[in-house]
Amino acid sequence: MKQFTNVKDIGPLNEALHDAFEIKKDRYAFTHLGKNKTLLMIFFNSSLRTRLSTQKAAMNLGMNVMVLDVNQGAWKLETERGVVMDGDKAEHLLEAIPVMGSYCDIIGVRSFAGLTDKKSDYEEKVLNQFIKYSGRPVFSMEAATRHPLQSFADLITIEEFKTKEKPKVVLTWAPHPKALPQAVANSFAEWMNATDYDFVITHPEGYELDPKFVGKAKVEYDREKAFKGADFIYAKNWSAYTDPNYGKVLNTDRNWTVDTRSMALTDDAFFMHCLPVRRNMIVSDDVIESEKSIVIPEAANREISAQTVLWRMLRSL
Ligand code: AN0
Ligand code: CP
Repeated sequence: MKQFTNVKDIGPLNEALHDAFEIKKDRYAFTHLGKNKTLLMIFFNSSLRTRLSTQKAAMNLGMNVMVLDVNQGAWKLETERGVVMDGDKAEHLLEAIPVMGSYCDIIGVRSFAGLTDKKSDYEEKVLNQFIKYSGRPVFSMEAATRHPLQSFADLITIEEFKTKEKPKVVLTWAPHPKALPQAVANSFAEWMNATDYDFVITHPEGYELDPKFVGKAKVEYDREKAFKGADFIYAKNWSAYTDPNYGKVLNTDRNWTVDTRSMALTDDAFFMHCLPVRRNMIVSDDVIESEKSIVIPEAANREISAQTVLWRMLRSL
């Protein structure tokens, strides 16, 4: 595998899941595969899970790992070509990328949406420059429009916990005080649409996602209806996608917080969230602490999704 930025890059999901469960059975079975191979992880944004789980996955495969927090200690990077660089940015991505590529074998990049220029975000400008100029296999650690390592871990988790062949999975918008990207929701929808689950998206009007990601999903504005019979509730906030409100917070209506009352509408559903999560905005204390909350095994599966991707990339170096 030469790149991992979306669901298509992983190929048939049954094969990806097979590989993931093999790795989970013995995550130290390939400790020689990554010998003398170096992973460089580049973060333009904060992270807890992605940073730790991906580093752990690489170490399980015997790789060396370097982590660069671009905003802490590196030169500030210009990302647009043609800019007169007389401001605070000392280096251009166009030099920085091939330089970074020269020190490693595989590159992981985290670069969130700026949420001001929809066209630039949805063109995945930063991620695509890494793919074009690094000369290395590149994987996304959450880019402007998708978070595929998260969605892969979510899929693994649903497969582990489901009690029906085709569970009802509901992606629900939930309130948050700050503008967040659509990436996690887009990506989750993209991966769920690649399964044969019964997949429903619910959100207040105005929070419609890019139709490209909504795909064949059922969109239900009435949250009570959406939650009925659900086997999995996947909560996530996102800012508005549609113009003229791109990147804006339209409301913080706490009627959309996932609480015991709303979970009671489901078929004893599991609760999922990618984390980090704001308690009593996105989800009540009671729900996230309940027996049906699987946010910790979900986060733990980030190690497995990352290791599956790195394993495949190492094998095609
Ligand atoms: C980020 C987001 O919503 O994209 C990362 C989630 C994994 N969340 C926050 O910035 C709180
Ligand atoms: N879920 C996730 O990607 O978490 P981090 O932002 O902490 O990496």
